[in-house]
Amino acid sequence: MDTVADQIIREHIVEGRPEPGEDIALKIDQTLTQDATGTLTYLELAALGIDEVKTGLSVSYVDHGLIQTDNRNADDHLFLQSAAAKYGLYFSKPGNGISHIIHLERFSIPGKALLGSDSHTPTVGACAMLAIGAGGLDVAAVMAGSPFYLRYPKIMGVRLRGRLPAWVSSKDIALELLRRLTVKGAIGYIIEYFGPGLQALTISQRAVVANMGSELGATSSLFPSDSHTRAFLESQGRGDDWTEISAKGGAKYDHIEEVNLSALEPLAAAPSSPDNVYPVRELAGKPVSQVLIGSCSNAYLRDLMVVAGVLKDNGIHGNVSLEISPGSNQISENLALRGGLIDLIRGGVRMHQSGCLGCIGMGQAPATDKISLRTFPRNFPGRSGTGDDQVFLVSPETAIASAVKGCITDPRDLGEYPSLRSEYDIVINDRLIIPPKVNGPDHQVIMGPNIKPLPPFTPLPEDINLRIILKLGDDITTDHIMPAGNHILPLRSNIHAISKHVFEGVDPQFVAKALREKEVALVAGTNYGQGSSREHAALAPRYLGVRLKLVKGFARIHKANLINFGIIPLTFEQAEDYDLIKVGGWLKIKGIRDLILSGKERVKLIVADRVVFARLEISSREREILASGGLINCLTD
Ligand code: MIC
Ligand code: SF4
Repeated sequence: MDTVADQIIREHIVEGRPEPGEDIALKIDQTLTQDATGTLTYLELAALGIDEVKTGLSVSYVDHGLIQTDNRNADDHLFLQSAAAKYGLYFSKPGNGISHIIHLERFSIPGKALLGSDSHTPTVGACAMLAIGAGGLDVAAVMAGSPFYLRYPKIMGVRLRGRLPAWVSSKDIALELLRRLTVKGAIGYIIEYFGPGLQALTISQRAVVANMGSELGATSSLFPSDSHTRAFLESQGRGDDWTEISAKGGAKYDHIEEVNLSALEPLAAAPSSPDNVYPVRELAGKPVSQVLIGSCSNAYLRDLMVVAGVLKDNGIHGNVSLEISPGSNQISENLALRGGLIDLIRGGVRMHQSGCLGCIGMGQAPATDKISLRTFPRNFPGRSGTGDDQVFLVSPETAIASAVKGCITDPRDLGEYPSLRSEYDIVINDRLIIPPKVNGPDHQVIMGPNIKPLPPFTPLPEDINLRIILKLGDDITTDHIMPAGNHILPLRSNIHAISKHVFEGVDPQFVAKALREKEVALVAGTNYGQGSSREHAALAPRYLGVRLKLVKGFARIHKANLINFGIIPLTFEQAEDYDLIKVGGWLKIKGIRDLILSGKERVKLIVADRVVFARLEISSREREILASGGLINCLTD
């Protein structure tokens, strides 16, 4: 029991027994939010009625809704800045970059615990921080002084040995794990990296791997704190934050994967799932029209200097648009100081501001039927903003090789690898981070006309009788449930308006059907709700009357969000029963409220006059939340 994860959990546990499978509560040291989930989080914080955050350090970032085609995103930015001033948070201004990258640079501390309202929060696990993604309401509750509740995860050890060959990138480690384990492979696990292969992996290379652990379904990803961590923190002027943390001899893992870095080759995730992985050489030759380098996954100084190094001696192919959004303003400054920026500009790169941009469909949508290569972590269908999109996920090395050749290209065909200066030799740039204000509670929160308070939620009735209005397959993402993109992100602070887009791309009649029936249920396969932590994917359906979801399996964050907003998350006891369910039928449960409060895990349903058994595997605290109709009711009763 002496993995890095166990050591950090033991330091933070405030309720429950520190053993896998137990319901536990952790004291959280830091929180982060980003604008797309943050507006709701601060509305929730207001609903919880606190004056000031109770966490040691909390940061509010703006990185998603950067395109300001009308007042709404700008109003959200102002709301977030004023809420940060009132409640005592650091505020990272629009254009400063992506939350995870800035948090790693400026705030990560080995051995501390971070909760963030974004699924890629575990990125800072590169710096041995136990970082977990959650719904905004869980983050608000932590800022209000509550611990964070979760089931003690299993620990998956990934032993790295060897050394990455030239042109093979740490993205290829992440893609190799996705190829082996799939998008559900690490559900219920913290992934912990160890072994001799770590010696040559820098912090930004580790961050790429930690970041994409979220695509494997992992609760968190962790690296030890070693000499790289120390050099990184010293380069950030935070050497005093360093402590050594490593797994103790005899550390026990519930599952072990072994990766020989020397044997890896460039990989790509083909449309439209991060686990649809092939060797790049098998895809080589397909014409490419767009290449995007950026996102919380691969927009580090090292990544951009590789691209700049290649462009020194090569031009971009005439049919390709090569676009870059650096991970942070600090990265941009260092890129400029090293001369990389001039190579990119001279090479013809379309330079963008730092932020999520095309990764969440904020611009940069690709042309119809054309291939877009991206260094991003996700390529779920339509996420780019183009219907039937063809997005491939690749390393910066594969991205630039393909941009130069005009078709998917194994970067090893490019010749000599550019020489790179240490990434630990940098200047610090904090200019767009505003520290917490004094006399915070006296500050006014500014709410533009599109920002609406949270709707109220009714408690659970005694019996339920719901029409099943949708049946879906496996691996449904929160992008399917509550899409993002330029036309929907500005509605994140207005539940009534955003609810009109629920399941838009899956069943355009969904909203009308739900409103006609008042209270409804839906059915799906495994890994339901994977991907984003957006609680809008629970809150907006609940607002439309969804009371229950019956599936073969849930993704962790989405299940917690459903409970927080009073939707009952049931799983089939017998997976074959899924086949019996027909859309349009009724689903009835007698005495559901008493059953939930009694702690029973087995639930008898009547579905279209047949008996079906389901499981309700949740903690006693979550049972109280469901019965109250959601967490806000529960905390303010
Ligand atoms: C994503 O990558 O899907 C997002 C957009 O960053 C989300 C958060 C959101 O939907 O606001 C995430 O990863 O949690
Ligand atoms: Fe932003 Fe994309 Fe990272 Fe989500 S995955 S935080 S949208 S860059």
